[in-house]
Amino acid sequence: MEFITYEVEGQVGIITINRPKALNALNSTVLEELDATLDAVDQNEIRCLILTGAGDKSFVAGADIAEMSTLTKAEGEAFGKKGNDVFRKLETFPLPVIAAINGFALGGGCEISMSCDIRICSETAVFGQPEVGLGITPGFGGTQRLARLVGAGMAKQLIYTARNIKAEEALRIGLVNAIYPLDELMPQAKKMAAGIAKNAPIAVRNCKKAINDGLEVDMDKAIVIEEKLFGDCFETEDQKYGMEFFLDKSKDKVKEPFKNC
Ligand code: DAK
Repeated sequence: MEFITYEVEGQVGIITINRPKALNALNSTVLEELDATLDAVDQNEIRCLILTGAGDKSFVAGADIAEMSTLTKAEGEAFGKKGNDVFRKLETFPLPVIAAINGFALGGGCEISMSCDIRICSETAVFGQPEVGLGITPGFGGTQRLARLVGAGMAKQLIYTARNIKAEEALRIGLVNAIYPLDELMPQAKKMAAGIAKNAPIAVRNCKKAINDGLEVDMDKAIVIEEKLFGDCFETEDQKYGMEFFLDKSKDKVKEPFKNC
């Protein structure tokens, strides 16, 4: 891989977009490599992913403007589809994904972070959808995901004005869950990922699916989705062990790791 690194630490997979000379901007190769990296994740071994950017300045400074500048309408649409397909793969990936946003998250960078389940950022992070200043709309789901995350009014303000916001404002509007000093960001992301990884994997995956799928339908249908995914957890080894462990009143018991089943 030229622009993506993938490391495994315990049950956590760390995907780093590694194109620091262009502030980790997303060109076609980055998108293709990210797609291939997701396909290669061992979902039996890994229980949570972290997505971050290389260097200490930028998470992802957007789609690659140089590559986009010469696209025809048809090529622009194809580039948009390539990005949208991989962002959707990330969003619907069975395992939870934490975006550790270590600097600029502009345009496609803000959009890829919104395809992740959880966003935490450094004090130095900057967010924005600058596309209308470049003569285009957000093209990797920004109009849709930002509105769902922070509400239509705030999303419209940010997108129409193309104004960048700092970490504190991103926290205030609910775009990120927490802010850390830059050098604490990855340790905190890993701590959160490890906390997720120790829980019952089928239950965690089903929670992700229930929340994602439920948000796309009305409440009556959403509750049925939850019922089905709740039911799916029963008769698994993890459900039996988790409940038996709670009910076991012996004092010297030690909780075993959950198994994939
Ligand atoms: N693309 C390509 N190169 C980029 C880049 C980008 N988005 N952002 C930065 N770079 C490159 C710079 O050109 C520079 O390269 P060299 O000159 O060194 O070769 C290098 O990274 C360092 O950047 P700067 O010298 O500019 O660094 P500064 O610290 O001065 O400024 C900055 C940092 C992040 C404020 C600045 O680089 C900047 O404004 N970058 C552009 C941010 C931006 O506008 N991002 C949004 C891109 S638009 C669609 C599909 C997708 C999209 C839309 C539609 N469809 C098909 C419908 C998505 C659009 C976007 O994401």
